[in-house]
Amino acid sequence: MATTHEPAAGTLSALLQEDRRYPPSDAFKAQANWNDPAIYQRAEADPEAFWAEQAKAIDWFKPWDRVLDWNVPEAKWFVGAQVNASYNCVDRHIKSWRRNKAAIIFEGEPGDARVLTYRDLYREVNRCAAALKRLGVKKGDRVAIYLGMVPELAIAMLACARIGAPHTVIFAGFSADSISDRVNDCGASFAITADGGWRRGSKIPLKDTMDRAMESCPTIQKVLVVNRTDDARQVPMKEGRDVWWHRALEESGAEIVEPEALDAEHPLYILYTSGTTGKPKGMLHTTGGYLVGTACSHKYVFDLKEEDVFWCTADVGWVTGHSYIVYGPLANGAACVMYEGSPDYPDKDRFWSIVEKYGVTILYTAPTAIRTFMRWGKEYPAKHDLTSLRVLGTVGEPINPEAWVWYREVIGLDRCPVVDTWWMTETGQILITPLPGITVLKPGSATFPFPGVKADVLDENGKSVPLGSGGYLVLQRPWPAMARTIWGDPERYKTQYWTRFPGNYFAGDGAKRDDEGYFWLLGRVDDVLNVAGHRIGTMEVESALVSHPAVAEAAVIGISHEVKGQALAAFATLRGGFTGDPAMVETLRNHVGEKIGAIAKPDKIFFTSELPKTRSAKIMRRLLRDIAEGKVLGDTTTLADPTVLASIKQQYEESE
Ligand code: 6R9
Repeated sequence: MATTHEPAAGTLSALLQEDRRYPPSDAFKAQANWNDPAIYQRAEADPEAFWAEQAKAIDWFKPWDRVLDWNVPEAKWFVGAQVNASYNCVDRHIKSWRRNKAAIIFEGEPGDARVLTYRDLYREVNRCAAALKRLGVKKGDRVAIYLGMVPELAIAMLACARIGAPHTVIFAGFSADSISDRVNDCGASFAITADGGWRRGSKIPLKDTMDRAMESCPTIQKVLVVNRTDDARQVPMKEGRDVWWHRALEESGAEIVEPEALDAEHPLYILYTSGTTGKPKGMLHTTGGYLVGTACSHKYVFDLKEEDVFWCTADVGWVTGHSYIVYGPLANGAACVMYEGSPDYPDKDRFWSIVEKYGVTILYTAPTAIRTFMRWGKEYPAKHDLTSLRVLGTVGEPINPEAWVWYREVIGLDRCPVVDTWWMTETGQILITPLPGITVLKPGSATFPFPGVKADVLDENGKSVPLGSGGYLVLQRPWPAMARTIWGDPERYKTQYWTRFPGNYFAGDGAKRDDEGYFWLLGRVDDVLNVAGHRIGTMEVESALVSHPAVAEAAVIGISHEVKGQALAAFATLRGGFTGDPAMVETLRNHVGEKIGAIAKPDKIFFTSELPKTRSAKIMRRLLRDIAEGKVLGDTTTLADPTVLASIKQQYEESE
């Protein structure tokens, strides 16, 4: 069982003093997809009927026999139905005028741009599916995708979905070890990558990293390689294994691959996310319910209209990109902007230049990004016409009221509703969120559960806490896009999410409801950190550190960070003969980068001669957090050796 700790009391009272209110304007309300609060009561009266109603927005090859089979914690949605995600995201749109609507509006970091209409997307997805089939990919095979933010990423995902081969997308910032861990965990037999990708003006050598990973991936038979950076001559291609994407698709010509009629519960994808152990969990998402949940939430949370230009700035390597760049928006036939690179390249106004260039109407981004923009200053957004924007969204971490208000005023020109959306890799779809045509917004609050969703805040003993107090966030009813299990480890799925409060899904987040019932998310209560909106397990970073020959023991904690929300700090004890000097800090940071990826490099590393432990030898991270935050030390009675603390505290203060 994961250790849990109390959400910070200070954050809590500060949030609850927030008394600003933003009701929807009459004009917004009048045009909103949902503007009658009765939707909540209707959904609550019969949640299955509500989701069945939403499922009409999806095209099914065969209708369902039952909406839901629920044997805690096993859910089957739209039982007996047949469906295909690729068909829903592409084929059905080319049967209408949408065939010439922009599907993906791609902006490369160097400034190149490419617009794929739904017709173009259909052609490319078919060509890719045909190529995959020729290479030997069959229904049920796992395909690993390691690509930057280029249209080929969405094309590859949809091509896999078309033939019923679950994909596992691996964020392009992950290291070779992280790739091989994931590939081996799910036994992927095919991989798709690129020669490189663009980031801050430099080429990221994706193929090199992939090649290193492949040395320990015996199951991979073929690797398709996209030419993104024109490094074609410098990238070695392994005879018999590597195939250029453009050659393979050329060979496909105009071939059409009929989308497979898949069972609603057929695996759509596996996405790895950090948990409380050293090993990331492969969350398995299936097809029918996932499409219903993502399409419906996308349409109503963002008030999507046919003429909107939707831009979600996440990377497709995370769940936000899966649900709200690819499956939800494309199922809805939306025009989606996809940007490859960094927000400060070539200058700090890149996002705003993209909003202006494409007339973006809905922008969905992370609090970390907003806090970064605040720091850069208003002059960057001020250079551009942002009047096209009409809805703003945030996701990934708690947003502080100050950043929320800045976002609304400076980016939303004091008129766009801001929807703070809470959800997770495991939930697949947004679950706690305002509805912009209904909800009176409070800066910093994700407000209320989406219609049909039942959430509560429980105390230590599983009792619902009264309004006005805090505890553990749980979900008390299944929802269509929920992950079905952890790939290869159904037991872990049960113990991780469903045993802490039997019958409830335990999210791992702390939350509080105010006296009007608004939900305020307070961050993780387990050993998972949220650094710049990215989930990182303390155990993963600890195992990376101790895999270095110099490190005897390590403990990793989160420390508050003005922009990133949280940053990583590590306490390490070194083996004899090694010195804890600045060079060692660099060595270890790079080592973590090699083992996991740059996002997991600790901001700070402290060397201590010992770590505080319980009598059963469990490292007490709570005490390390107290030291790092300069707090009065909490309960130390369970420490095996209480004198250790004073010594660590002293060493910490000296090295600060
Ligand atoms: C979608 C996504 C999930 C964790 C989650 C929580 C945090 C996400 C949030 C939020 C406060 C929000 N989180 N949205 N916290 N307010 N609106 O981010 O998935 O990468 O799996 O992270 O992110 O702590 O538990 P994922």
